[in-house]
Amino acid sequence: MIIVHHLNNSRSQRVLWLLEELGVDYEVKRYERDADTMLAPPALRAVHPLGKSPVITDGALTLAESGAIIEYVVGRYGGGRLVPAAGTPDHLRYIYWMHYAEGSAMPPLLFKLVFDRIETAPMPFFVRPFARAIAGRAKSSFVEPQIKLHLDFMEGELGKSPWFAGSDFTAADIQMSFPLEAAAARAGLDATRPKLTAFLQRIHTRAAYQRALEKGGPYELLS
Ligand SMILES: N[C@@H](CCC(=O)N[C@@H](CS)C(=O)NCC(=O)O)C(=O)O
Repeated sequence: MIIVHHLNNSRSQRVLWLLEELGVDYEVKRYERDADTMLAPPALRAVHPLGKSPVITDGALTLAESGAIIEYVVGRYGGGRLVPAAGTPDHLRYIYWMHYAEGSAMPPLLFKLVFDRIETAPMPFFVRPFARAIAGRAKSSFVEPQIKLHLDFMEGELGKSPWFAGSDFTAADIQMSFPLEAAAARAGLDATRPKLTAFLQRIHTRAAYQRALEKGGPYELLS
């Protein structure tokens, strides 16, 4: 049976959601972030050397990295569900968004989180103005324009079809949910981008999404 090593408020929420969509049996093993550093506890490194979430075990297999886990689960347990037919333009879009979520959308959001934290981190008073100036400059000159670029791009793409890989909901939408939820929670994604906002509203009403929330515990990325 699949065991999801689930860190609170994390990307592993996507894996729970996928398993709920497919109706696959699984077990959740919970790990709590350190309240100060937000890092995962050392126990997660006993499962995978990087100690990040998500990671799953399935019999002798241990697999990390959200995209790889999603591909594995739909391939082994999906029976063709949640993936466009191979060789179609929608399948290529599916592959694109599956990689884009972590490879392109997440990095600027992570930079923003880090620079936001630098601005408020405790530090000697004489360092604070310099740290804040550097963090503020990095955000205004690079991070925020990059986030805007990506949000505009995603908004435009969802203007072409209701879901990222075409007219049907797929696992690529599950993979894309995390950057969009992170952007809504801490990077200004709001109703000025109606397609992305509607996407979030639609996924939040899915029964499997709700069940995954019950299994995963409070998910404070949600705005
Ligand atoms: N690209 C990886 C990112 C994994 C990752 O950074 N996970 C975060 C949770 S959202 C984590 O484990 N953070 C705690 C830590 O780094 O200790 C994936 O998609 O699985």
